[in-house]
Amino acid sequence: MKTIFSGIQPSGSVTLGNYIGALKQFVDLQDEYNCYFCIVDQHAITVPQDRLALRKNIRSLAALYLAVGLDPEKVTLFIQSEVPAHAQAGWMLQCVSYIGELERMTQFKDKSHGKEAVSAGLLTYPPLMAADILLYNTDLVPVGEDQKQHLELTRDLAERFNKKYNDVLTIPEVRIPKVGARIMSLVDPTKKMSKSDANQKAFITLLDDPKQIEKKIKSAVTDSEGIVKYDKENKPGISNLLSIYSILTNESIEQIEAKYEGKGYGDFKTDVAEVVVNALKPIQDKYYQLMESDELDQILDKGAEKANAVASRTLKKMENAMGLGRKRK
Ligand code: ATP
Ligand code: LTN
Repeated sequence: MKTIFSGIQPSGSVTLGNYIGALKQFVDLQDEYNCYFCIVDQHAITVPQDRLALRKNIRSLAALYLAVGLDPEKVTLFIQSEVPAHAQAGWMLQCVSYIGELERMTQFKDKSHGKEAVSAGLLTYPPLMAADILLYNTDLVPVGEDQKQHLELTRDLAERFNKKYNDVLTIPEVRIPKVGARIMSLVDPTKKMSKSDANQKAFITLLDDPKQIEKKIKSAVTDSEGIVKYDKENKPGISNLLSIYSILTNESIEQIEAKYEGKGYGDFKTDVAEVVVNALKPIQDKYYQLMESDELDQILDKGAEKANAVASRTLKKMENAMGLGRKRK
């Protein structure tokens, strides 16, 4: 079986963008791959986090991973900071990274733009992400479009490490969904929907109630043409809603366009809201049930144990290749 690794930051409430771009793919892949899914809390602290909110978000994200349909018997679910090899291998990979290539990362540029104080961790975020992936001899990394550049860098770092030291790291491939790889903000449809957006109206979270969902979709920025048609360039708002509708119902964009021919945006938006509410209802039911049980801690304990065993083996190989410490088996 080939191996999959992916991570989500507990940096806020999980959005519909995270679900469509990442979580939904994970569920589809769990039967065919040996899967590791991680709550990357060490990545989340590259920007300021409130301590209590972070703890809450970690737990909530763990429950959501399961609520969307991941089966803990099939996948390894764990918290990054509970597997010390990530930070250790992350440091080693920082030492094979060049400052210039890290400064060229668009996520770094976006997140540091206009900020007075930028943490060094925000710059060295990608080698930590590379460590996450490479420690598990990962073959495939399912992510949204925004992570493509980080994946290219991960491959470069792994190749550089293998060439410079010893051939110990597996070179991973990226997997980006064909539709829905980039769900856009409801307030500015030229920007990606992001869970750390300051404007709550920009995103739908997986835990929003039907009223909130309806309100956010009703006020989503569109255009004044009044025709429900997919045109990403000229009609980014409507195109985004069409993508969401299509992915959640499995109806093609053409079918949906035909259904709304001659109808206005009002009717369309009401139905998009209904589609989203219906898709999220079973996830929310499962989520609240999990948050009340102590099953979650058992799953995370087991996940950390399994992840630690695999990751520490690769870490040892990396240390031996680089000449750190004393040679051990
Ligand atoms: P933050 O706002 O804190 O940077 P985020 O919402 O961008 O968070 P991440 O935790 O960085 O979310 O990403 C988790 C996964 O969700 C990644 O695979 C990422 O590519 C995917 N993803 C994030 N936003 C979107 C989006 N708008 N559309 C599709 N996929 C997305
Ligand atoms: N950088 C990713 C989150 C992330 C990740 C990973 C994704 C951290 N480590 C490993 C895939 C594999 C993000 O910002 N979405």
